[in-house]
Amino acid sequence: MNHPDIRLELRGAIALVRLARPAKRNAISDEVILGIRSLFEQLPDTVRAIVLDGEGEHFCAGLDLSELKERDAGAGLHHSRMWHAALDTVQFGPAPVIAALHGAVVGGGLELASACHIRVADETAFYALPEGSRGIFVGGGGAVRIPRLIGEARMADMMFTGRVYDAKEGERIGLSQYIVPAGQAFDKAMELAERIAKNAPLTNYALMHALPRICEQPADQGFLTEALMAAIAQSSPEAKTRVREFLEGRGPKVKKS
Ligand code: 1HE
Repeated sequence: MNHPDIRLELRGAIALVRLARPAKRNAISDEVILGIRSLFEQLPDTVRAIVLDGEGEHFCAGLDLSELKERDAGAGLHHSRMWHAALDTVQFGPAPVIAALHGAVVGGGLELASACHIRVADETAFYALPEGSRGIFVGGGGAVRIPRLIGEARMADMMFTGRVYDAKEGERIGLSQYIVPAGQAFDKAMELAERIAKNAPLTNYALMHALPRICEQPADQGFLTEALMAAIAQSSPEAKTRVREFLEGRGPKVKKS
């Protein structure tokens, strides 16, 4: 996979995907969003976890505004759907994605981060949805994914008022699950990726593909989907081995951190 603005490195079972357009603060052009889609579609099946970060001082400045020309309504619709298709390959791709965030995580950059499964932010991270002040709307799935993280009222406030959340506030309200000192987001994301890569593949599959669907289902359907997924996961040889190891005193215990 060769792309001028996205780098891919494979380290064993972990794929490192880096937005590499620092001169433009990793702004996402059409070429970049299509590149993200094709990269996630083509990752080798040996990949068990993915770390996504951005080169330079910012994770991502969102949509490349220089391309926001005079699209008519139809072209705008297809443009947004192109983002949806790309970010679906991130959320429902081959393996869990851990975003390592620093600096600006704004607009489409926050939409991209929201499609990931875990967000680790360093203390320099800040979050905003400047679409509101630019007279536009989110179009990369943010209206669906961001309220699930922070609630509809907080997202609306960010867009109504241009509110910027710093890294600490971002962690408090649910934009990131982890916060680390400046410069350490990548290392923490790698540590988590290595841990996640060791899970039974069906466990990661269930968390990526079943859990978000269950959350959208009415409770009675959700309970049934949960039961089906649980039955499939526990019948795998890997689950049986892990449980046996614990019962024989060889498996890891849960430790208070
Ligand atoms: C850009 C973009 C961009 C920077 N599109 N070129 N996103 C925004 O509204 C955020 C716009 N960007 C910013 O607020 C700031 O650039 C940052 C806070 C991210 C970074 O500030 P700073 O001082 O480090 O950099 P800079 O000097 O503002 O920008 C450096 C260069 O990057 C400059 O270009 P240059 O040719 O003059 O060097 C900027 O023009 C360029 N640049 N951000 C294009 N976003 C699916 S719909 C999603 C809708 C949205 O995402 S809307 C929100 C867009």
